[in-house]
Amino acid sequence: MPACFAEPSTKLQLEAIELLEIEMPLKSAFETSFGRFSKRRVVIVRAIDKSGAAGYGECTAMEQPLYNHESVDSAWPVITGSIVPILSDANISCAEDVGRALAPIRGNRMAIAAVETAVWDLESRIAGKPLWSHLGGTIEEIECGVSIGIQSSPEVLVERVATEIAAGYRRIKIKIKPGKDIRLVEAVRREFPDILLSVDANSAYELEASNGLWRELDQFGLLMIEQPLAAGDLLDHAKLQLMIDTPICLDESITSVRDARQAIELEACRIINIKLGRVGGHAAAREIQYLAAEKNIPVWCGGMLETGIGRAQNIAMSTLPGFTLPGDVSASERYWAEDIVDPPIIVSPAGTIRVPDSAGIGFAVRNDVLKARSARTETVLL
Ligand code: OSB
Ligand code: MG
Repeated sequence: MPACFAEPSTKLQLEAIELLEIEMPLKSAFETSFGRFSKRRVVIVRAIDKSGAAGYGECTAMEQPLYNHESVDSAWPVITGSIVPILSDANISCAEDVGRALAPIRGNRMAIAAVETAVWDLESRIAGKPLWSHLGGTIEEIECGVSIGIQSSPEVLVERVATEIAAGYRRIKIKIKPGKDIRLVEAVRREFPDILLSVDANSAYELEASNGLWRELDQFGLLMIEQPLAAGDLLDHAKLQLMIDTPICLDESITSVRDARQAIELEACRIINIKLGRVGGHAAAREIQYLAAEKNIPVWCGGMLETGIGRAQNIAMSTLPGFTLPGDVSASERYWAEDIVDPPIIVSPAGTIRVPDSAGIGFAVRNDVLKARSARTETVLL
């Protein structure tokens, strides 16, 4: 295997990493078991090459460390003070090398992924190829699902589900938390007996404390139960998987290829959700989906309420052959009145997104919107 995946003619010479924080109001509040959010603070990374070319990545860390340990305000100094100096010393010549060079950094994978994915965009633009094909993607039309936040009542939730099904989405996922679970699932299942339906608890339950719940949830023919228990708790996920027929899908628990291997070996899950930010970028995501495919574990692309840049990166990842279930990759208009890419990401009436033909992430970045929404910027030279 050559050291670099890219052709020698596309050898990178990184000149600078530019950070930009923007604030984006969500069209409607999004509620999970760990909090309710009405806006997103987002860090955008621009990786600039000596040739003048630039690539874009998005940091998926949230404002507060509630989904995982990272936050907007932890990622920024990790990028400027740790990631860029290491990349500078490593003399990076291809995107594939970025993750390897940054392996000494503990955790902070969302900070790493923001930079790593920007460098992949940059490299594929220099090579004049769409990012998805540069990564080795094969699926040219990806299947889309939606994630629906916790709603005030079963009736309101059923309305929301009806809207998304009418829009063509192929899988509905609803968020649950203790006290807001069975009644919601029951209402949706009664109204829509045949849809692909799953639930996501974002680690809100304890195995022992909710004994009756698992058997009840098991009656609804769910496609999966996503991350019911704590992120580090593979043991209890394995015990739970033995108790129920519904496949467990792990999200928060999977931060690396090692986590994926151990979860699969322990039979703690039968499905894996891959998020670029959580695993540290495209190289790691590609390895995880390869391992999962080998072990007959379907994977799908998770979402973190991304703007168009993160969404476009997710589309590229979703074209890899292991991504056999619909992902949380939905249209820009579900979240943003005005997205930062042009055209915005749209989903066909059949619930799919066709991959772009142009180089890199394949969507133009709207500098006017970035400028208008800018809260702070910083440029670090390599
Ligand atoms: O667990 O998948 C999750 C949003 C924020 C944090 C965690 C999650 C989510 C979602 C939204 O479910 C998925 C999306 O971006 O549409
Ligand atoms: Mg999840």
